Amino acid sequence: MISKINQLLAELDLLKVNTGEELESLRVKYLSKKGEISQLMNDFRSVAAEEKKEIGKKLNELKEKAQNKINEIKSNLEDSGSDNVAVDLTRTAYPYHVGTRHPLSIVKKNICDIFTRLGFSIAEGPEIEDDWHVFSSLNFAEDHPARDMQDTFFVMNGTDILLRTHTSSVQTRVMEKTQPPIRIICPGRVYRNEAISYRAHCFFHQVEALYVDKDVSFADLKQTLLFFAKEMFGQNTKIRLRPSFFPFTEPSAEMDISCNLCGGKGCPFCKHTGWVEILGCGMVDPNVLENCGIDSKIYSGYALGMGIERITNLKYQVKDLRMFFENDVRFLQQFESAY
Ligand code: 2NL
Repeated sequence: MISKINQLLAELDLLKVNTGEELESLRVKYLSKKGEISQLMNDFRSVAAEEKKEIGKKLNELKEKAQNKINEIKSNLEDSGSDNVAVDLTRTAYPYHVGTRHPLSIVKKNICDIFTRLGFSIAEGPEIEDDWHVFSSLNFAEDHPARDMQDTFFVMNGTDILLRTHTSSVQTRVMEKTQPPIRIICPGRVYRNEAISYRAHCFFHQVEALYVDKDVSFADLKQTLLFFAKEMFGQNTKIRLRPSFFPFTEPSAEMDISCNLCGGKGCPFCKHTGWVEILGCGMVDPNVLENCGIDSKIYSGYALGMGIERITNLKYQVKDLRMFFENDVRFLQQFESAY
């Protein structure tokens, strides 16, 4: 009997099984009621009393080893998937989920790409600024309301260090350091002391463009604006300019585009006017050029500025500005295919 047990133990070491069927016949051979081990258990009854201890121990060892071995083979088969489970090796892989670009980043890049094609280069500057670069150099009057604590975030009381309220400060910095021709586009985050609501936030994003050279005229500005509007909103887009006022441009204008939802026929989105406002612009005030060390008798320039949130709203009809800053993935995932 001992030799039979030893023989089965040795067999177990050498077992090789490839399929579920082979595994089942092994289980029957070793562990079923009529299997080898049950047979040995029956024989065990007639073993002489002095041998019972040694043979009993061996028999338990065999039973345990057979059980472990069969369990091990079973889990190996399950892992490798060859346990009668059909594996389709041609199936398309599970989609690998990558993050999505933020809608404001998509639109910012769209805007920058259009101006880059016209020869503008991108310029960036600090968000923490001083009064000179944000207000004084840009021809803001000493008592202009934008300078008020109510509108602007001051970083340190009693100093003129503040968070920029527009990206024009990047342009004044470039003008101070560089003589024309200057052709730059300045994207960036700006800050204003506003109560947060669905249509206002204390920070938002702008792109401004500046072109300074000899003989730059309003006609150059108008053609650039028309090109931009068509590239951004489609070739059928029309533009119109309305007179306006900014401290840093003269003359100044606001630009409307034909409503990109109804094509100009009139709808609730454009309040039935057929037009929607998208940006402000104008000829750089000679005072601003002089403040930045550029001779206004030789050079002239145009500038324009737009809110990225506003352009994004026009393209995607986002109803509540706060959605841009909450980063809820259900919102962000809707822009997966936009870029
Ligand atoms: C708007 C209007 C504007 C500018 C920005 C500018 C910059 C310099 C000189 C002159 Cl350095 N102008 N920028 C000009 C006109 C309008 O922005 O509604 N932005 C959201």
